Amino acid sequence: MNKSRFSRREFFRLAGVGVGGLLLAAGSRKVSAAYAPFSVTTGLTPTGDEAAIDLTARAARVNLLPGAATRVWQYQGQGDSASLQTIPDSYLGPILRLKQGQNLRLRFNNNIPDASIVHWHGLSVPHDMDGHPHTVIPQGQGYDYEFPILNRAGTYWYHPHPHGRTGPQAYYGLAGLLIVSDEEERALGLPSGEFDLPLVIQDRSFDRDNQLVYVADPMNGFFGDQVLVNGQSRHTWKVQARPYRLRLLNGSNARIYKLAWSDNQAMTVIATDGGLLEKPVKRPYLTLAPGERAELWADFSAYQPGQKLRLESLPFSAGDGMMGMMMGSSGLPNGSAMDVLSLQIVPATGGENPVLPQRLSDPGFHAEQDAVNRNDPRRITLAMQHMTGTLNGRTFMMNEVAADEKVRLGDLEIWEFINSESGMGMMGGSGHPHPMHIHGVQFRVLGRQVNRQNRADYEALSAGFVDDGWKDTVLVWPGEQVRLLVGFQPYTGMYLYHCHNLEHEDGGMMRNYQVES
Ligand SMILES: [Cu+2]
Repeated sequence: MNKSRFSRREFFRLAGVGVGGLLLAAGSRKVSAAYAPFSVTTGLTPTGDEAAIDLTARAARVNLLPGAATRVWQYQGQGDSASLQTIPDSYLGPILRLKQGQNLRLRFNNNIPDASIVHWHGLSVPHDMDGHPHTVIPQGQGYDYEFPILNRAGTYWYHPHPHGRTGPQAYYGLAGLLIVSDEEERALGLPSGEFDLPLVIQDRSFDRDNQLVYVADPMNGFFGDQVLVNGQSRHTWKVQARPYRLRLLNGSNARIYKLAWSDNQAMTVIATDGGLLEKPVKRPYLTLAPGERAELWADFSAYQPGQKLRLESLPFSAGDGMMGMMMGSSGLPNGSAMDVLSLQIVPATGGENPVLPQRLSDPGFHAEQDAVNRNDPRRITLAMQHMTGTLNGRTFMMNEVAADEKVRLGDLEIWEFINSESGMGMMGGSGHPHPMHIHGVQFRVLGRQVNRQNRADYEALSAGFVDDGWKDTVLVWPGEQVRLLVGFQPYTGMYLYHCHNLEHEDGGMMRNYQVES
């Protein structure tokens, strides 16, 4: 099954361009654009180097808990060893470490008894490389990916995207981090190697035989009864009394976390979904919805060796109604207090500690006044109708793009997500939070407004939002309206936007949008 690779190569040959030429062509077409093209990808120079990887989804057994091994689905990687970092005793796939400008050539082999395809969450890739559900392949077949890494340095991730089955496939283990580095980031001298720690946060439930239990209700999603970090259940890490870079991903199906240090120390945030902020910001706690990432500068040098510190999720009111409880989600409800990670401080092994840079990056944000629809934003109303999430009253149709779901290549637009559930409905409680994700882009959050009914619950979480950087997923609270600035480049084609509560997504809270030239 080399079909897709050949057809892409053939396209490049017919078009008479390589990767660099493709970018140049897309860029020069947009010289008249009202904003600078490729600002998400500043400084891109194709390095000419390539990472060749084989990624196989298959059944595996992992020792997660004392006693019997747990049956999982897992991505396993082979190939370029500099680009592959395997996490031992974890169900997560290998961390893919890539450089901006590098070409990724990846063969996905599907060896699970279910149709699947891989989506590169947060990356700007051609539409047929994006893991759209219409490209799923059955067990025993492969899909060839090939695309240049255009994005800036940041913490991205990959997971399945078959329609209706993303929730269970991700839950049983199919997910992994994809970490991009670039020159701008390397010059900062941030903590690296063993001091650059991924922290993938996911909730799970196990039965008495240590097997994963997936019971999800379509209204609220899946909620487990314990938090796993990096696909492991051993939650005490030894960290040296020195600064660390922590890369957090909420890889949970539906759970929102309100993350805080147990000693109430502020959280120093240095990056969001699309990479480094302009400068570090502090938050009393960090609100992280499914699909979102944040990076922390965590300096443990003020702690004494032997001291213990916990990362916990604080309780909050998630507004979920009676329905979830009645429909029997197996785990702790959204908003429950949960332990995430225990740290034990050990002495630093010496050497000079890195210093937190006061300026981290030039994010290259666009200007709101350059949006083509600044006087008439594109509005997308989120609702629950007949137990299904809808976007402007519609649910997912595999190849359907409505007239109001078409955008022009190179255009900068304002999108508004409006969560219409603001009421005190008996069954739905005060409504459902929706983490909205747009494929193929990084956007900026311009503003938020919440109605009066939902303000109290909202304000218990909103100090933990980090809207200072590039985002590809944003939490939209019941009764809230979130205003985004989003540019569409450099590729044309059909992409997705959807709720990243995976049970909402599987239920059809997803639509296509089309980038037209
Ligand atoms: Cu949702």
